[in-house]
Amino acid sequence: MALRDLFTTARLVTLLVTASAATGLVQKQGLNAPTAHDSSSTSLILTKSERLDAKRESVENGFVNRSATDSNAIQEHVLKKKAVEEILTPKKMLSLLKQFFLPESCQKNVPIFHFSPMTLQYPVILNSEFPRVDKPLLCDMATDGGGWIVIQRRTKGDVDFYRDWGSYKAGFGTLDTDFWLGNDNIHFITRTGNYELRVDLKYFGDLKYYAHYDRFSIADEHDNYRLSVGTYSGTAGDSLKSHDTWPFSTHDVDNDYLVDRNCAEENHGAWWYHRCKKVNLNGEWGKSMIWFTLTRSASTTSSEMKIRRSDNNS
Ligand SMILES: [Ca+2]
Repeated sequence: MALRDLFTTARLVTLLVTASAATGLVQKQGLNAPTAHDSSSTSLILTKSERLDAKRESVENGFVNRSATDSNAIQEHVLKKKAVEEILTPKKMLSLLKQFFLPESCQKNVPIFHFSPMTLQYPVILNSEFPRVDKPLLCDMATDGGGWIVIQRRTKGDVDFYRDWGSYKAGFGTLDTDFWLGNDNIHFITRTGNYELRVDLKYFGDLKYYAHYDRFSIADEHDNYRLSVGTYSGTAGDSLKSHDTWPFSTHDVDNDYLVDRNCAEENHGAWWYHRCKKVNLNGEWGKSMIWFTLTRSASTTSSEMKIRRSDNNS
């Protein structure tokens, strides 16, 4: 190599080394300890890394928590749905069984299937229509299109009807023989709409008569179950009209018109006595079950009082 060439090479190396030292390229290649600037940068990078890690952890935790929450929610929803289905299914089954064996309503011209052929004409209704009525109802499906709720029945004479206020308030007897549905129950039913009343009577053995009133209701106990009846039609004569607007009386609660007499006690019954009676269908069996226009002072041989919703029947 010529001297000139050696000089040129040495000069280039010198320039390169000087340039490298000036720009710090050698040190930045990590061959030496980091400068303050580098330390700060690294610290910043670590901080960012930690933040990212924390964020990632947070996100992951959040995701885990959210997943757990979602999972719980789904699980809870499934359990609820299952519980509801478990509740509904037996209820639905029970409802179908009830409809099959014990119909829930008693309506005119609506046939009712009943499991016992013996009671086809008088099925027992599992009451759900009147929440405050605490007894099953006897439905007369045989008379005038059916759909009658029987509120009083005296066909056997096996139940004592000479009872006090509390008994008439609550009701007594048995549906398959003789009973009084109860003044509270009669009130709860008749206040739900417009009701008609039919009274079926037997007199002179099995001769049948009836009295129909196009409107019937009784007040609540505060008003002593006051009677309200409408227009009469029928074959037994209009005896009940004379009791219209009068409160109910029993031998222990005298609400009749006569101050010095107790109509319930005298007539061995309980009724909407005035002074005292034209009708006494809760009187003594076979002796004082009077419907005056039909029997005068004699007794009917059986009676049924029944009511039917009149404002939604076809
Ligand atoms: Ca009196």
